Amino acid sequence: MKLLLVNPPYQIEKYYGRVAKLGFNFPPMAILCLAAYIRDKGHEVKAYDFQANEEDFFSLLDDFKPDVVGITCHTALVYSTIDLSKKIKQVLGACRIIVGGSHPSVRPQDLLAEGSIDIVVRGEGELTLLEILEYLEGKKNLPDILGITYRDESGALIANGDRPLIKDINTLPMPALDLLPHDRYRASPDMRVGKKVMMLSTARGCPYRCTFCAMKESFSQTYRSRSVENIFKEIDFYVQNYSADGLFIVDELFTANKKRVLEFCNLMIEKGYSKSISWWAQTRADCVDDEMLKVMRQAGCRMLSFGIESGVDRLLKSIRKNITIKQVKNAVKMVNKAGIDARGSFILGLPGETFSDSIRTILFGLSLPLQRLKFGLATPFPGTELWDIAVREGKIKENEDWDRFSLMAGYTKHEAPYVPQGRTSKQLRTLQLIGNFLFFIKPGTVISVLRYYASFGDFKGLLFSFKEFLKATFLRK
Ligand code: B12
Repeated sequence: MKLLLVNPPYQIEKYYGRVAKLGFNFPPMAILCLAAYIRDKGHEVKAYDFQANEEDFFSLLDDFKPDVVGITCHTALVYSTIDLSKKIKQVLGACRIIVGGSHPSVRPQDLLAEGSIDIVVRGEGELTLLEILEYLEGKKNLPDILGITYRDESGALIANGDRPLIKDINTLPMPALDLLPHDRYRASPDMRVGKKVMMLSTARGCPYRCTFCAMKESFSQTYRSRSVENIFKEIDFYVQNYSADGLFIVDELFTANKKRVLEFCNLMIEKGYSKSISWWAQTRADCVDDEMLKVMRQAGCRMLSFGIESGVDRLLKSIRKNITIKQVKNAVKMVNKAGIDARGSFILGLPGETFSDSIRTILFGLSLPLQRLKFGLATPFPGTELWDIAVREGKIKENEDWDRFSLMAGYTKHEAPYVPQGRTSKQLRTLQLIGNFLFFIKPGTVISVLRYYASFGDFKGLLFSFKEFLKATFLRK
């Protein structure tokens, strides 16, 4: 079978508005993982990323004439996915269109209603996509394929049973980065830990269940990790073939298993990568300690990103983050003591959040010795409990406008995606701008950002980012 996997156009301006230019552009991990798996099964696979490929998509479509086009989709990509599918069907009517990702996994109807998309894959996609290809080869019956939703002849939506998760993810091949123009990707300047930063997924899922997180739709509340030996096959490959000197570890929670982290770090040191590769990972305030952080720094860890979310213990409890302000203070202090930069992401406008709660969250964020910080707005993504709360409060419309689901709405024309009782969108948007600006002008931030740019001699980039951020904060359009 000929399969073309696509990352559709992501109009970042819609979601990041005036700070879009400060964004980063990373290769679409989902597409690369699926491509590697299906190619390994003997099918002919190509990939196309509208955020990176320069050649014209429709010329490729015409040259390759794929039997199947697979499109990855999260909420910010719903409209562009449908629009692209319509155009594909107009030029290649016989081609089957399959869509998967965090949004279609929970709301397949949003993607199937228009009619151009044939099948939605819910959850983890490797095995399901393979079976769909076997079905198109006449080797399998559609009703027997787990993890899909499709329309039958009468147009009714048929949802087959859920696909069990892959038990051992070490059996999966490494992402097929060779299928996309990897030199077209870049980390955002203030987070760039190397000249050649590669994305690395060392585990799938997260054992925690925060109410605002939409991750569980892909990997439901599980945590499956790759062995350190398996991970280093990929790192070795990136060093030998792409001269990688930076890693962006995309796991939701890299430090879930301390023993594995220490094993990973000791091998980074043993292989000498600790001197040539800097890396960035995500964690929680209750999943780090002095011993682990010390070894992580020695192993080249340059930045750790914490989901801190709020400066109010009551709210941390209500969103089931299950960390405390005290733990956050302690964790950030430990990270800095280890010589690792700390990044904190916060959410303003959580259910039950009062005006003084928002002020406490902003003051708490500014009081922490963080080198990077982002105040985002509560966004009720489908499949989250926050979505269920918003539905109960009558804040979700039947035909929703998915363009308004942006964490950075304060910099866009959109209202805040979720407004707690007694609050206003205007208030939340303004607080987001003030909070991010006050952090931006903290001397510690300026010095830290300067250090990152200086290490790449990228002063042009520095001036550009400063100018863009000031414009984004003060200019209304
Ligand atoms: C890494 C990551 C990022 C990275 C890189 C993304 C990338 N380029 O791949 C960065 C930091 C850039 C990022 C940014 C954003 N992200 Co993000 N991101 C993630 C994260 C943590 C891991 C994604 C990943 O690598 N998964 C590994 C791959 C293998 O798994 P997967 O993507 O789930 O794909 C599997 C299945 O979904 C399915 N599948 C997916 N696509 C397709 C397509 C087909 C055809 C088929 C058959 C199957 C299929 O099969 C895949 C393999 O099993 C996820 C959480 C998660 N675990 O899903 C959040 C997540 C996807 N991100 C999310 C969001 C909201 C964003 C932002 C919009 C946030 C923002 N700041 O505004 C931006 C959007 C930027 C963009 N360019 O699109 C949300 C999406 C929620 C939603 N309903 O839209 C998630 C779920 C996080 C969350 N906790 O809620 N993100």
